[in-house]
Amino acid sequence: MLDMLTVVTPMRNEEETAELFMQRLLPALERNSSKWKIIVPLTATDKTQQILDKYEVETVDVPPGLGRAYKAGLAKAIEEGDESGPVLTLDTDLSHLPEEMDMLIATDADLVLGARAETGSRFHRRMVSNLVNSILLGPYTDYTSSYRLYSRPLLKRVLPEMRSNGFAFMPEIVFRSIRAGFKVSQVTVSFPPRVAGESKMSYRSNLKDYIRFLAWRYFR
Ligand SMILES: Nc1nc2c(ncn2[C@@H]2O[C@H](COP(=O)(O)OP(=O)(O)OP(=O)(O)O)[C@@H](O)[C@H]2O)c(=O)[nH]1
Ligand SMILES: [Mg+2]
Repeated sequence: MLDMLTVVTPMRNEEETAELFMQRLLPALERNSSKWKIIVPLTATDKTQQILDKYEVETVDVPPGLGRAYKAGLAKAIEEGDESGPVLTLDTDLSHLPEEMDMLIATDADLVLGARAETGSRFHRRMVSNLVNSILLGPYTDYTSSYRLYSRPLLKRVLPEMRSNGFAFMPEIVFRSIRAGFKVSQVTVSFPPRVAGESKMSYRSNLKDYIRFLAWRYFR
C-alpha cells in the first residue's frame, strides 16, 4: 500500500469512455494507495470535461499531441513540491485495465513498463507496433505502451530533455531513462481493444515526430 500515488491519464475526446474509466480507476486506487491525485491532460471539443467535473480530477488543457499531453501532465505531477510517491500513467479507453496497476506498483524499479500481451487488436496495428518495437533494438518488448509507473527522480531528470510531441514520446522517454542509468523493469499487462470511441492515433501526424526520434536513437 502506497502513501501517495499520482495518476496522469491523457484524454482526447473520450466522452464515451471517461465515465467507465473513472468508475474502474477509483476502486483500484483505493486498494493501492492511502491518497492519490488524478491529473488529466485534456484535448477535448466534446463532453469529456463535463464528465470529469463530477470527479476529483485536475484537468490541464493541452493542444493535440500525445507527447505534449504527457509533458504537461507529468510536469504538473512533479512540480507540486509537497507531493511524493510514484507517478502512474495509463490510457483511458480501458485498453489498460486499472485493476492491473497492482502489478506495476509491486515492481521495484525507477520505470516499470506495462508490456502488452498479444491481443486481438487490429492486424495492421499489431504489425506496426511489432515493427516499431523490433527496430528499436532494446532489451524490452514494448516501448509504445503507456501503462507505466515512473519514479519522481527519473521524471525530474529526464522530462526536461524530452522532445517528441506525438506518440514517439512513449519510446523516447524509455531510451532516455536507460541512457541516464535508471533501473527499468517490465511486467506483462492485458491489452483488450478500446471499449468505445475512436482511436486518436494518426500515422500522418506522428510520422515526422517518429523520424526525429529514430534519428536521435541511432545517430546521436
Ligand atoms: N490529451 C490528449 N490525449 C490524447 C491525445 N492522443 C491520444 N490521447 C489519449 O491517449 C490514450 C491513447 O490514445 P488511443 O486513441 O487509445 O490510441 P491507441 O491506443 O493507439 O488507439 P486504439 O487502439 O484505437 O485505442 C487515450 O486515452 C487518448 O484519449 C492527444 O492528442 N491529447
Ligand atoms: Mg487505445
